[in-house]
Amino acid sequence: MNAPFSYASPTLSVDALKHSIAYKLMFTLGKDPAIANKHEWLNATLLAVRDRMVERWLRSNRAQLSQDVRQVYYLSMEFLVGRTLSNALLAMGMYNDTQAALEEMGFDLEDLIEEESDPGLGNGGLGRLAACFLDSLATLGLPGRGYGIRYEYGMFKQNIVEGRQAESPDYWLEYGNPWEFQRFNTRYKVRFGGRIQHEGSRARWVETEEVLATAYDQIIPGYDTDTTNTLRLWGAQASNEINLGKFNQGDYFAAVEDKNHSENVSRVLYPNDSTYSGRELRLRQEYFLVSATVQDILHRHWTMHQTFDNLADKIALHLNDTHPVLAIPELMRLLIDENKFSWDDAFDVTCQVFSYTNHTLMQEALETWPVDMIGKILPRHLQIIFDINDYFLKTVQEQYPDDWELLARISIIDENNGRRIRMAWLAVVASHMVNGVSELHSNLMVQSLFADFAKLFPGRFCNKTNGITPRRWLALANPPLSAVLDETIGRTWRTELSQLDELKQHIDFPNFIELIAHAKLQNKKRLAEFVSQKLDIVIDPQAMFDVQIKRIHEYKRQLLNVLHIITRYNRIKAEPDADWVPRVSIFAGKAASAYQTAKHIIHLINDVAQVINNDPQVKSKLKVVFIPNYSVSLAQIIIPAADLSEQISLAGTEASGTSNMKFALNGALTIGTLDGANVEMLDHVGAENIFIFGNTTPQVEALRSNGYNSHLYYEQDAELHQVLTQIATGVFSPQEPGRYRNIFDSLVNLGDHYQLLADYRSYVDTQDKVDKLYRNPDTWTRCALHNIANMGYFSSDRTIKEYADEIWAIKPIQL
Ligand code: 26V
Repeated sequence: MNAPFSYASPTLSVDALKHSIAYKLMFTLGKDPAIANKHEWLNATLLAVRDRMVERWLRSNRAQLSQDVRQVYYLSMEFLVGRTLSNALLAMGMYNDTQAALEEMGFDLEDLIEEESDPGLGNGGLGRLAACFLDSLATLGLPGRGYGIRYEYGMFKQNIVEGRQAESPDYWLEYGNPWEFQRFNTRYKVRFGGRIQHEGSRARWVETEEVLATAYDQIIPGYDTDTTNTLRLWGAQASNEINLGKFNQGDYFAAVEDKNHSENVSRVLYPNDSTYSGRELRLRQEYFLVSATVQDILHRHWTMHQTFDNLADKIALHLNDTHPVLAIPELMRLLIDENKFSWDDAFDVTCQVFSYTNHTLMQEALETWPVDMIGKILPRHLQIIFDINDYFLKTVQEQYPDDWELLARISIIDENNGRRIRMAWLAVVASHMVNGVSELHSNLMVQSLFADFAKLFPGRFCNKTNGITPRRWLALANPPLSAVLDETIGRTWRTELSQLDELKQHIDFPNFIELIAHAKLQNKKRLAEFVSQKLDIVIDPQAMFDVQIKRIHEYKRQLLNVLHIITRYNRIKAEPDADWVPRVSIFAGKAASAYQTAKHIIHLINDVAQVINNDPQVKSKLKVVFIPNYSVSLAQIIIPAADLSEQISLAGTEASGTSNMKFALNGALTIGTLDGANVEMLDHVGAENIFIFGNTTPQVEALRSNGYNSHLYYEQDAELHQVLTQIATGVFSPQEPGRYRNIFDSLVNLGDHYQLLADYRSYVDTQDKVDKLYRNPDTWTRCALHNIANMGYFSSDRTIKEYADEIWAIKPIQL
């Protein structure tokens, strides 16, 4: 494998690095090099690399302070940063030197890189987006900090046991975390419960339960720049350990909630379930994050300015979804109760400071909290939320007197569902900008979810199409392709991704096409090797790698993929000697521990894999592989190896998607619906380079409102009829024939909520077109090249520039 970084840094000598690594091993870790294990060598290396980032970090921080520029604070319950060592080496231009230093000491850098644990401090797209944004902020020299929670247990580990998902805890801190700086002096009290005492017009929040938030800082290096930023994660001090024994499948939450008091607040990341579940510990986590963060920001501001009069000029607070929305009443509280602001002034500042990104339109995923629960845990915040609501409804009432229906719809308090607080409403009312994450999503957002608000505040809503960092998702993940790009257009695409456009000039050189195809083959061999080692399944790198990796969710329609796989299986069985295009269907993804249907889908995928992979008639024409424990580091291996990227959610349901961009950037062709950012990908790559199928959002809505009848498709399409019957009658679960009857029923008899059957025929026919193109490797690779060349727009650098200019009003600092 080529090294992802291929020039030597002139300022560092290999000898100096060797010396620092050995020094760290002995004097920081207290280990004799003669007996140190791999983890200790890894940690020594991390510390040696970290030292070299610290200098830049201090310089960056000093410049930020002295230039006194406006800063953005990105508040997120999730940061899915992935492994850090290779990214840091790439950013610092130290890859080769470190490799050489370790080699001389008898170690293989790539080996050590694989030892680093991959912190799973996020669920999926939302958390990974936050990590890509941090990378872009630093690379662009923009003054920003991430604020999140240092969960001790990240996303659970997924094992597949007899075809089913089994969860186990992910204690990612097992070998320590040498990247972080624990700030013993940066601690804030976070309070819960108690009651409000009124003294004249002043409110005092008394008799509270307290927990301490301690800061843990991590350096976020920019690529090829001295600018570094900080990710600050808050940890609560815990007195005793979690009950690991209870952390099995059924008791996952019982184990957590058992010790449901304040010390547990940073213990575990909540998996994103199919439906939003309002658990008290989750509410405490959200408040823990925002209270510590807002106190910290105000403290920093006060230290610099000794006044809050200029607060709105100096800070921007961004809400990554509604999860940190309590920052709004928290800022109001601190300004009013502790800094003598009038209510009107406090609200004015708050609205100028906050902005909010919506990441989902799905009703069942929207956050609402019972008024009673907030009243019990955060009584003062409840009052402030009521005050904001009164103020807001009054101003609207002046404009629309007596439109009670409107007022009920836009009220932050939903009176109809047991009195709940609509967090998205609060975010919209108190932010100056609200954005969606793709053109389609942003349009739907103002037409549906926020339609009333869009009329009231037309200038408040905008779109910021998501992006991905080319450093991790191309330079790090795909060394073979990066080497070809470097040879062809130079190295600067890493920070100017639109330069990939220049590749088009080379498209008619057969040698060049050959190089691109060769890079893909290398990546496929790497994945084949991985699958063979981990799963003991042999896959042929010449076969088409057809990949769907993402959280398992009904709206993402992994089941539609399965329907096609079974269709293909039936066709092969009917004509075993025909000339089939060999395919490997690859899945990966976790199902939330309480989401039974998603777990059942995983089981079905594995059962179908069993039958197909062991059918002697099928041989290598079709293989199905479920790779367990999907994570950022796994994505970095799988995505570069994909030929076909499955982006097949029901139109109107996937807000953006970001893996769709990662696949295309790595030269996979997309089969997808007109959903999320797929729509914009189509615009950029051109219809001849992407396989679009299925109903559009208006067609989906029309079907829904005209009474969609999935049964008709089942009756009228013979192939579909066969596939569904096989699922229902136990062809893939002979030991328990009724196992998947409920899946059949939900698709055929219970409304097929995500309209799989309506899109089935178009999907299967489009898959035939995919086969046809794959038979012509030259044309296939040219299409792939068009995808790579047109992905410049989807760099998170572009996205972040838009946020910086149009939402946050921040400018790069000068170093
Ligand atoms: C909800 C919940 C509810 C309870 C506990 C944990 C939890 C965690 C996350 C969520 C909301 C998930 C929303 C989300 O992840 N949206 C995804 O955002 C991506 C980045 O914008 C986007 O690409 C995906 O299409 C979108 O599904």
